[in-house]
Amino acid sequence: MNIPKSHPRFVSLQIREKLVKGFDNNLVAKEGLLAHGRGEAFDYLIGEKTLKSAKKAISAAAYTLQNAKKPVISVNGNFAALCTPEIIKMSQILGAKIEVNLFYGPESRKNVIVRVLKKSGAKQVLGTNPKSARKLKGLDSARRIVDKDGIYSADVVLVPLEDGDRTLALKKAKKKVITFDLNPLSRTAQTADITIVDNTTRAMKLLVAACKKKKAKPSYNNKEVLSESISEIKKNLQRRAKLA
Ligand code: PTJ
Repeated sequence: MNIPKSHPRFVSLQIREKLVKGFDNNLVAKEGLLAHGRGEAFDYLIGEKTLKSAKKAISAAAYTLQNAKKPVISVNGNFAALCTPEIIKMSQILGAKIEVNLFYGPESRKNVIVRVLKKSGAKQVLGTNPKSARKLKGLDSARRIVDKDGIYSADVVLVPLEDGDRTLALKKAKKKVITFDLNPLSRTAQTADITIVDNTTRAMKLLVAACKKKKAKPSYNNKEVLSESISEIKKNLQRRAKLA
């Protein structure tokens, strides 16, 4: 391949490889590969860089996480394959719990994810102990099973690559939901309290850095920031179409 290593296309191919490796190692569901493909398409539209609107959302997310009483980082296969070092750093900075919560079976995938997180330095990972399992109301998927000391009792939950139903169920359970979603129009993006329209691989690094600095309370409106992201994507596409 003749593209420089810093080029967004090269980075995007490296990310794809991580997902494929994660799938081969039973970390990522096959549906996770499809979800990633969708993400790639949106990332291409975004320009494979962090938008100004996403930086606002990251700042608001850092403030919310820093001021949470019981923050929890929810981890699925894709997030573990792409962001394990950042998940662990964030949990250490904030004292946040880490909980594995999956949409797709088999259940054994949870243990693989726990092993990977622990091997990389996580002290405790919730989500596999049947004795502390509780059910989130209003959900049919495997995601309804949560830990009583984790997501069940959290006030703020960071949920990457989420399905709209669980975001809604978490909101109904009176939790603040922060999500990453490259699609600003998805149900999750539209339902969360703070939506970071950016690739988890870029945004998690920025969010970890932001969580290290004390943040002042921002004036933040998710709907407005989402429409800003749509305007930025539109401008980006117009600019690129003119170049073509
Ligand atoms: O919990 P698991 O491991 O069993 O897997 C669950 C998946 C990821 C398969 C599940 O959550 C799913 O099906 O997700 P969806 O409904 O396909 O939604 C994925 C959303 O995340 C889409 O809107 C994508 O555009 C977006 N997305 C994909 N990759 C990224 C992303 N957003 C941010 N960063 C990414 N790397």
